[in-house]
Amino acid sequence: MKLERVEVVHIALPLVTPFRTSFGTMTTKDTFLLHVVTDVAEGWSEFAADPEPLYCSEFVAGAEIVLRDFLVPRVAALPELTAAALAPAMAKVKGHELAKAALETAVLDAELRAHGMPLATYLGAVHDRVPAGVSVGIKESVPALLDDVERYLAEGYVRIKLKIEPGWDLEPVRAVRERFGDGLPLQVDANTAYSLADAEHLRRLDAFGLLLIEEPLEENNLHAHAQLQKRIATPVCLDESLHSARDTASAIAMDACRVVNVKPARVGGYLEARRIHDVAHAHGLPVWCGGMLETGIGRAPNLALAALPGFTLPGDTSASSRYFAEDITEPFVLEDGHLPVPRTPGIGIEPLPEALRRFTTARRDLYG
Ligand code: OSB
Ligand code: MG
Repeated sequence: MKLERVEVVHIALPLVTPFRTSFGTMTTKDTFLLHVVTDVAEGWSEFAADPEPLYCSEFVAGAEIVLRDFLVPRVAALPELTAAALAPAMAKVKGHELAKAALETAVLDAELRAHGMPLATYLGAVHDRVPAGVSVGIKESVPALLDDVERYLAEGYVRIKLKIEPGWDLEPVRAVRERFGDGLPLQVDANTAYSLADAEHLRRLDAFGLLLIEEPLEENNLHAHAQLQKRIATPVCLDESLHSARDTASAIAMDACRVVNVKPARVGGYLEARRIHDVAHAHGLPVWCGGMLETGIGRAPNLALAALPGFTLPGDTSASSRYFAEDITEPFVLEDGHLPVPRTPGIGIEPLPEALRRFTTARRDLYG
C-alpha cells in the first residue's frame, strides 16, 4: 500500500446525558476522526481522548500536532505501508499511544478492506455478538442513580459499572445492591481518585461482592496497586496504568491486578491490544474491553476485539443510544443484552456522509 492522504475531521456530538467521573464532567464527545487514503483503499479511525488531558496526558489539539509533525511523516516515509510496520516506525516517538492508535487503526482499516477481511477475523474473534455492560456516571443523588441503573437494566445491559470517588462510593454501591440484589454483576471505577491511605476504606467495598475495582490509585503506580490488593478481597483491575503488553506482564507478576481492562487506544492500537489479551489470558486473568464514549467509528473495532476468547467479562461497549441521540454511523443497537460484531471488511463501518457533515467542526489535511 502507498499512503496518499491523511485528513483529520473534527467532530462534536452532544451526549444524551452528562457523564461525570472523578476527573470531570463530559457533555459532548469532542474529538477528531482520522481518514486515511491509500492507493488501494480508504480507512477511518477515531481519536479516543478529550480536549483536556484529564483522563490521560493526551488531548485533542496535542494529538493533531503529534500526528502532523512526528507520526504521519514517519509513516509516509515507509517504503511499504502495512499496519504492522507502523508501531516500529513510530517507536522513537515516546508515548502518545492514543495518537499512534488512531493512525494504526485507520491504516489497518484500509489494509483489511483491500484484503476483504473483517477486523474480527483478522484479530481471531470467536463470537458474533458480545455482552454489553454500561458505565454509569456519578449522579447528584442516590435516587437519581437508582433510576438510571433501573433504566439500563430494563434496556437489557448485563453488567453495571459505577463511577466512584471519595464521598460517592459505599453509599451508592450499597443502594444498588439493596435495590437490584446480589446477583447483579456490579463493578466500580475510581479513575485514580484514591491513595493507598484509603485502603481500609476501600476494604469496606469487599462486603458487596463486586466483580472488580478499576484503577483505584494513581496512574502507573503498580507497586501501590499490589499493596492495595494484599489488603482488599475485591479484585483490582487496571485501566490507566496499563500502556502495553509489557506493563501488563509486570502488573500480573506483581499481583497489581487480577483483571485487565483493554482499551486499544490506550495501548497504541489493536495489535498491542491483542498482545495484552494474549498475556492476560495466558495467565488466567479475565479481560474486558473498556470504552471512551466512542462514536460508531471507535465502537465498531472495539466490538471486534471484545469477541476474542479471553474477553470473559462484559465490556463498557454499550449501544450507541446510551451516548448519542444521533451518531455519525449506523447505530449499534442492543439486542438481548448484546451488540453484534461487525462482519464486513475492515472495521466494518464508515461515517454516514450527511450526519458527519452536520457534526463536523473542522477538517484539515495532515498529509497529501
Ligand atoms: O475510565 O473507563 C473509563 C469514559 C471516558 C474515559 C474513561 C472511562 C470512561 C468510561 C465510559 O468509563 C466507558 C464507555 O461507556 O465508553
Ligand atoms: Mg476506567
